[in-house]
Amino acid sequence: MTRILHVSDTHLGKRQYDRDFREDDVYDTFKQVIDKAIEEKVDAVIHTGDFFDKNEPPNKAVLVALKELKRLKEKGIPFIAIAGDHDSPKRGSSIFPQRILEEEGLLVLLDHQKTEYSIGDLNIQGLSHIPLTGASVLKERLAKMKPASKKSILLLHQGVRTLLPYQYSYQIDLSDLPKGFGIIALGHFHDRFKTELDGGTVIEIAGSPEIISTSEIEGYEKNKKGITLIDYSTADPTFTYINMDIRPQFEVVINTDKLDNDIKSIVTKFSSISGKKPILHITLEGSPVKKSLIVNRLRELSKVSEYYRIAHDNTSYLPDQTEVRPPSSSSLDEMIMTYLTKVANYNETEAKLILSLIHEEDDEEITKILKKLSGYE
Ligand SMILES: [Mn+2]
Repeated sequence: MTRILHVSDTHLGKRQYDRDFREDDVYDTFKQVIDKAIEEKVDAVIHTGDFFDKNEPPNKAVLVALKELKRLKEKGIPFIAIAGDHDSPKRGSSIFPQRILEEEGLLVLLDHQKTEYSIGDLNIQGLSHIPLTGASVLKERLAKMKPASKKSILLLHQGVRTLLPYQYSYQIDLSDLPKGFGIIALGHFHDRFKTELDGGTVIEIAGSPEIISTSEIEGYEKNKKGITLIDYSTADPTFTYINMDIRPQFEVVINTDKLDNDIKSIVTKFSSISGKKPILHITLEGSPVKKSLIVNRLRELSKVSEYYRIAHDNTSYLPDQTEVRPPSSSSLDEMIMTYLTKVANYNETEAKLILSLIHEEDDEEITKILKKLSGYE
C-alpha cells in the first residue's frame, strides 16, 4: 500500500479583509489537513507550493506550521514540499521560510539543488516555483527531468498555458511538461482539477483547501475545497477528494428598493444554518441610496454572518458628463468622480476603477483592479 496525501496552496498567514478570524480560519483548515493525514495513516504528504502566503510569514503562521508538522513527524509521516511564487524569496539574500521547518527536520524542500525523494518504489521529484523571468531555465530543467521508477510523482508550482483559463501569467506550455511521470501534482491553481495527458500522465490539482481569494467562490460552490488522497499501490493510481470543513461563503443580492424585505429574507435563510457562521458577499441592486442608510440597515446581517461585505454596487451612477459643475450632493464618491473625470482627465471607466479601489478591502481584488488600470487585463 502506498498512499499519498496531496495538499497545496495552504497560504498560512493569509489574512483576508484584515480580520483576525480569517487568518485563524486558514490555520484551522491546515490543522484539519494534518488531522486527515494522521487519520488516514498516509505514507507521505506532498505539498505543491504556497505553504506560506508570504516569503516572510507572520510569527503566528510559523508557529502553527511548527506545531502541526511536529504532530505529523511524531507519527512518522514525511512532508515533502516545493515552494510556490508566494513563499519564494523576492531578494537574493532572502531564503525560503520552509528552511526553518527543514532545520527542525519537519519538512523536505525540493528545489533546484535537491530534486528527489523516494518512498519504497515511489519516486518523488519536484521543482520549486521559477518565475516568468526564468522561463528558459525552467524549460531546460524540466527537459532534463526523468522519473527514476515506474511509480512517480512530479511536484510543480507553475502556470501552464491552455490547462486552465487562469489569471494573467503562465511560464510554460503543456508540451514543456516532462514525459513519463505517472502523476504531475500541480500547485498554483486554487480550484480542483484533474486531467490525463497523451502518454498517460495524470495532472492532478488539489487546489487550495481554504478560499484564499473571492474569485474562488464559484469553484468552491461547484467542487468544494480540500485535499486529494492518492492511492498509488498499483501502477494505476486512484484519486479521492477529501473536503475540508471550511467557513461557508455565499453571494447574495440586495435590492435597495426593497431593502428591508431582502435583508429579512437573508436573515431567515441563514439563521437555520448550523456550523461555522458564513461570510456574505453582497451585490447591491436597485435605485441609488445614501450609503450611510444602507450601512446601518446591513448591520442586521451580523446576526447570521461572521462577516459581510458589499462586493458589487450596481446602484452607483455617474454625475452628468456634459457640464462641469460642483457636486450636487455632499457624496464623497461623487466629488471624487467629478475630480477624476473633469479635472484629472481620467475617462469614466478609469475613474470608476479608482473609486472602487478606494472602497475595496480585499487585497486580491485590489490587485485585479490595479491590473485593469495598468492595462494588464
Ligand atoms: Mn497559491
